[in-house]
Amino acid sequence: MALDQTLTYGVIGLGQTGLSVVRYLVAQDITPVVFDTREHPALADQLPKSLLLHTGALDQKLVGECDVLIVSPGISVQTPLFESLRTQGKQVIGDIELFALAVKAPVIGITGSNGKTTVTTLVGEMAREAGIQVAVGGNIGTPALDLLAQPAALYVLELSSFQLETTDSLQLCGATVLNVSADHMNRYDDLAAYGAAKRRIYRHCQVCVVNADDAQTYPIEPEHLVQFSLAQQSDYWIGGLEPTLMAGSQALLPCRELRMSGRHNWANALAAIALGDAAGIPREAMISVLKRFSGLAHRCELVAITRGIRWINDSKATNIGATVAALQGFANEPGQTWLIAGGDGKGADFSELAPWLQPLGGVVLFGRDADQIQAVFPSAQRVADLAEAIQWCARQAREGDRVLLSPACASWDMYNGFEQRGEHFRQLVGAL
Ligand code: UMA
Ligand code: ADP
Repeated sequence: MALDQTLTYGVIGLGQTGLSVVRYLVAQDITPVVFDTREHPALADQLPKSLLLHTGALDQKLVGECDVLIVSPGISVQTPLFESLRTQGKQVIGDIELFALAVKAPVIGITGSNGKTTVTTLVGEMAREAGIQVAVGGNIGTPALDLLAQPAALYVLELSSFQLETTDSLQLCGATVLNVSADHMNRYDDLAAYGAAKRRIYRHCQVCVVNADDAQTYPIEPEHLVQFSLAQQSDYWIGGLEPTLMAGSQALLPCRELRMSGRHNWANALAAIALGDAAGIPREAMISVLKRFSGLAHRCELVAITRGIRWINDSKATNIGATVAALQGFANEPGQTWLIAGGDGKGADFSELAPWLQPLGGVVLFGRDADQIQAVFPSAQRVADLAEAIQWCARQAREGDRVLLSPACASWDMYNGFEQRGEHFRQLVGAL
């Protein structure tokens, strides 16, 4: 589908994505009609005054006057309204579809329940290190369409399941589903539906980078596969007497030289190398980035040591899989772990988390869905907020222990996002 000035375009959602779509269409001489289900969308003042904005519940008749609907990721297209629009022959797509139709350089795509931002950042840094003009964005921050405004020889996109649901044409030189574990269960019927949305990334992909330790990361057509694994010999794996990043039989880097902590980051490093190979990034540049990259803020980040207690901010752990990865990483370390969790559970089933909580020093819960975690782990302590949680942990923890904020929940019930929650943790710990 090429853009066609004779059609009517509707932009549904006026968040970061919606605004980027508006900018893109306007630059192509298309004047879209804009909709947002909120009465007062925060970004409304950034919309050109000449455009029509409809706010509040989506009106089927008004929306149906558009031929093409570009829907933001925060809005589900699995609803009777959008189903009926599709039946009427309307095109229901997302911003990534527009990107796919316009892009002229190779693209790498990264999805998965956890590790997307880490791997996307790593691959972007690796390309930059190799002197490649690279543009990095998507779910990670800069909306994909905004990346097209700058020249680039390679695009690296972090893609969410929501973005992949509304994309059909995206051609990728390399793509990965890093892992699949329950997340966004308020938007999907079950894990299978969520996994299937993620696997759409492989539709037109030259090299599919799959996680040999997670069957849900494989495409239906087992073509063009390369595999990475922490558990077995593979195309990219951990081998050697001391753990070493390997590509086939070639040793690339001892894992102790990685500055990122946790075994899950070994998997992220392997996936990044596999994608880098697919894009032709020289190995030397990749290794040099892996040696210096110390990980991103709010992901298992050590923020302070007080009285020999380590305070770790993993605010970005917004689902069970991420919290389990953090707990797994600390399982064999001396000292006890005191976990702070809770928030907006997004419909998750917390029974999977319970076995991981048993061996801990203690668990303290706050936030809207704390009850749901307590239902599967009754001995958890309940508090009103993060400040009280930190006070409780400061009283319980002893020298050599660690306190981990890894909530297994989104932060939207009490904060503007995981960054604000992580900064609050840093501030409160700093004041101890
Ligand atoms: N909303 C409404 N009505 C509307 C439009 C939006 O209520 O008409 C609500 C949504 O339900 C959501 C919020 O507003 O709660 C934002 O939705 P949006 O689609 O406008 O979001 P954007 O501002 O465009 O940001 C999106 C991604 N957000 C989501 O997918 C929810 C951002 O990822 C992404 O950085 C941005 O596009 C640029 O590509 C954030 C995210 O949380 C980081 N992503 C999820 C995740 O990583 O788990 C998928
Ligand atoms: P995403 O963009 O998918 O949310 P991030 O790299 O921002 O991924 O990490 C989010 C959370 O997941 C953090 O708590 C981090 O420690 C954890 N994490 C990172 N990589 C992995 C992985 N490969 N498996 C499980 N958890 C991971």
